[in-house]
Amino acid sequence: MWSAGKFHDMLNIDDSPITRNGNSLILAYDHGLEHGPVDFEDVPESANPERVFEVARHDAVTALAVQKGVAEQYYPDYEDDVNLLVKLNGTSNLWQPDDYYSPLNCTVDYAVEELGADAVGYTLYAGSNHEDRMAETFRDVQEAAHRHGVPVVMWAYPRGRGVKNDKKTGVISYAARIGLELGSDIVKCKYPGSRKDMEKVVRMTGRTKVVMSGGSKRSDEAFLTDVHDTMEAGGNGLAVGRNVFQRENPTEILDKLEGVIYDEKSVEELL
Ligand code: FBP
Repeated sequence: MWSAGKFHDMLNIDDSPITRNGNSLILAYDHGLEHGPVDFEDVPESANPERVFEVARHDAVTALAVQKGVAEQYYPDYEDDVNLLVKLNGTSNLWQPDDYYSPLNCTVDYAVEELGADAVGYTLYAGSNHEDRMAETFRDVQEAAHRHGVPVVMWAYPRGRGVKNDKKTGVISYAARIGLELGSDIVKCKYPGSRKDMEKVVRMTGRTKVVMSGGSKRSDEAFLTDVHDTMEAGGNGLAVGRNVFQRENPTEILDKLEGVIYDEKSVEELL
């Protein structure tokens, strides 16, 4: 007999601990792998994962995204207070690839069964000559994650030889749409520069949620304005690293982000 499939019994992203009233604030801390020590230079104590795990206890944070090694060493001390998102792939920027590629460093089974992941994350470089290989790996990741009942967040980055301008709204939207097509529950996208353009991105992703990618450190006002406009555009929050852990007082900015993402506060009110 025909059946609609088991997927809908397995996963409702709004019931997942990584969302709060439908929205998310994912604190990303995989920069030691992706960028290296340079990201910790301004605030040297940010190199210590314990500092970021402590910060992730904030109510605004719905998940902390880290690589396997950091999860193994530190998550056992925080599992009661922090939701874990294991970033499954990732690579350093020390090598010279012929085009962008991000290898799988951890399986879904290991992330969920051994590390206690509440969600998993995967970068897909749409437009790279290795997009096909990465999409195949993503297929396995997505199916395994949904079988375990955990959501999948795609770092939807248009990047590689096929991409002339990764800041164009059409290009960002295309990468985001690939997230819906391939089965992501949330896509993490760069802010395309205006609320109107963010609306176009959101329109492309259907029921897949969109979170804005934090980017390099900026003033409170500039950063909060983009997050606010993302929410107004129908987005579902933020995945952020440097704009939190590179601040002397990460809690202060998380208080403000809580207002913008969950309480519909304006930037003026918060500053
Ligand atoms: P940021 O908010 O600091 O940009 O962090 C989000 C993130 O996706 C990290 O998970 C990742 O390490 C980094 O950005 C990748 O940045 P880039 O765009 O420079 O590759």
